Amino acid sequence: DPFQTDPKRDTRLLVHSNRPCNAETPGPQLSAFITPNPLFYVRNHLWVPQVAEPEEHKLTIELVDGTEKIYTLRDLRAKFPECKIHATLQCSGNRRSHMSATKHATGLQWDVGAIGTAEWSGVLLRDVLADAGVNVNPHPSIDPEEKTGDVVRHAQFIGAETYGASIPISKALASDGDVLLAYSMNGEPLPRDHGYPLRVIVPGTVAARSVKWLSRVVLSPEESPSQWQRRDYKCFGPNVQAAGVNWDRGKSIQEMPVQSAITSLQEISGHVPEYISGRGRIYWLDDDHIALEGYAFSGGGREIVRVDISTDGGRTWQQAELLGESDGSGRDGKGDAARKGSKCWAWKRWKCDIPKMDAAIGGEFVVKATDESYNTQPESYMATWNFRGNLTSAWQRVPYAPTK
Ligand code: MTE
Ligand code: MO
Repeated sequence: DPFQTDPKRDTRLLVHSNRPCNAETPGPQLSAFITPNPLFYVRNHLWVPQVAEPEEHKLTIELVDGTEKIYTLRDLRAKFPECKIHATLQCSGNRRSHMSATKHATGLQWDVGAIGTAEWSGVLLRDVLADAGVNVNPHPSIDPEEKTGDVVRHAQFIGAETYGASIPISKALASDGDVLLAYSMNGEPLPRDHGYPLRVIVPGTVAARSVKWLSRVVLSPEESPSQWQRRDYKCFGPNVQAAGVNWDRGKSIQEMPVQSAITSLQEISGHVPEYISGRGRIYWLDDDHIALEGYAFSGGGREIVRVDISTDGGRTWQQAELLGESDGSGRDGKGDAARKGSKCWAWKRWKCDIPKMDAAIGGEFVVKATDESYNTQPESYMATWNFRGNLTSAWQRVPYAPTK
């Protein structure tokens, strides 16, 4: 039983499955810019591999001509400058249960907590590839879809327990891509559940590509052959069913769309939300003034520029206050670009005060966000429904009613 040696987990995590472990952060615990390690969501497809001597852990880089270069974790630390970035990881299934409430989508029924932000430290994959003999600068623009030739188009990652995924080589080599071979999380060695002793962090990209327990990087003309690259993490139209789907016609998810969620209601109302069949959760409010809080995030390093809140189901809107926490970006004037990342890889947290008069009549809180490219979120779940329940990004609606 390979699961027998899995680590003990914090009992505050909301568990969806035990073997493998899939557990999310409760909404109210997402109330800080940095998610504490013990509360960071866990998304495992298999078991947690055991590591005897972490510094001797080997990373093999396989070049396109088949030659291999091997680095131990000790080598990586010794040979390359350390880099730290703030980056948000989000599972493509985050908020799937909200999409499923409209029409069932298969997969783990995550609420708002399959997301979290950490400070990751490690070395840049780009630096290691350069050392391994790859021409990283300047890199030609490479079409990841093109199928011919033995040109490297993808960087494949393989975990010690056999999970695998890949990213376009352009992301791996970009000088502002910040793809990290990370060995620490919030100043501590990576916890076992999060990839100890080494994982790749692909900031701005769906978390499924941030392969944990990283043991091999393969530079290839092809995407990773794994089912997690070629099948599960793709989106099809709302009419497409699982039966008979042609997986090859779907594009693998890389950068994610705009996302936002309310995380504070449970705590603020002081009540356990009640579930009313067909209507989702109803929160009963009894405060004079409630402070809605939550997060907003976009893929590709695109910064969130606005969060809109409605208390009447989307008829009228107000702007939430974006909290001035470090966004992990070198552009916020607070950090050194080289150290803190080239783009906005981290979520924005927000706050919005709602006076009691809004809450007194009952209705629906709605949140939606906009990123720097003016991308925003779709209004309905049905418009982006897909049978795997990936990329749920429709406006989150939370019904509320006054005190009973
Ligand atoms: N890497 C390995 N080796 N095995 C896995 O099961 N799961 C992926 C990714 N990397 C996975 C993996 C998925 S789908 C997600 S959402 C993230 O890891 C979750 O990272 P976390 O558990 O550190 O939050
Ligand atoms: Mo995921």
